[in-house]
Amino acid sequence: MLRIAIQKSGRLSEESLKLIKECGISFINSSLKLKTESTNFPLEILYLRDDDIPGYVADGVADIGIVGENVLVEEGMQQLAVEQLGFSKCRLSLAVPKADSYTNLSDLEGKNIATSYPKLLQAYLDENGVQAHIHTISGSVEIAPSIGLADAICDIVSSGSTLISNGLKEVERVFKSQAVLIANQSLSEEKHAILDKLLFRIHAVQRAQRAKYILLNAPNDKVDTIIKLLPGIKSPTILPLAEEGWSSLHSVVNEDDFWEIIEKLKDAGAEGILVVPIEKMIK
Ligand code: PRT
Ligand code: ZN
Repeated sequence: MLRIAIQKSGRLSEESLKLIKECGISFINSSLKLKTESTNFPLEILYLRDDDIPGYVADGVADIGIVGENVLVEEGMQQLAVEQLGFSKCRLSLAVPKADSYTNLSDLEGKNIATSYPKLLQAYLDENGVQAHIHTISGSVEIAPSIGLADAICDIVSSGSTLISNGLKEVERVFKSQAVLIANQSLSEEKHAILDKLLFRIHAVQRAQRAKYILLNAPNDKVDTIIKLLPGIKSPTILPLAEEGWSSLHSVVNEDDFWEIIEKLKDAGAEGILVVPIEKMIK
């Protein structure tokens, strides 16, 4: 049995549970419970506050966990990271009042900066040779300048709307973050084997998220040109159509470049193009 710690309620919760479910792991989810056990995979889920997850994993209370890299690095536990999961993307940024002039980081020399991430901020200031006073506060960092507590803030930003609605502007990006899978560093052989199984499933889900299955029809004399445009897992599948002189081609394309490929495919004579999602993809 492997124990995974995920955030009880917050910005990581929904995507963490979704990933576990997409791995085919079933469980009865109840936000009232502290833990739950899967009915079809040797996994127990612990619901915790995100800040507690690295510590619990390091101590072995949980074997693995999902947490933001910002929290992991701030707590000095980056050695627990197994891999990035691609969701809950955000950045830790410095921001100053909109009306302030700002040219570069040296403008913050000797200033007061409020943050909940003193270690990440200190490391960034040290790296850039700037000295400032860091005020550590645990919440509502964005109001610090307007109440006269600080000249600048260093906080998590995703859309940027919190900064705007508090009359602030983002001036430097300190750290880029996303959700990361972490693991205790001395897992038993049995637990390691379960983790490997879970990682195998996570990779299949992640590959499928980026990939699309594409089907199209093309005149036989255009097939060679079209094949060159389709990267495919190995090479595209080509099936003859009932209509003489035509074929159907099937392949896999990456979501990031499929719009560009689709334009080229149409130009090359492809017709009836279908793009469908892939649920799992095993290499
Ligand atoms: O209760 P618990 O301690 O478990 O949760 P929490 O309140 O400490 O964390 P939570 O749920 O807010 O965030 C969990 C993790 O989500 C963070 O550690 C980040 O890794 C990640 N994440 C992604 C974010 C955001 N996006 C985000 N936008 N964490 C916080 N924010 C906040 C930010 O602090 C600011 O107040 O959202 C505001 C900015 O958002 P925008 O969209 O207006 O820029
Ligand atoms: Zn927290």
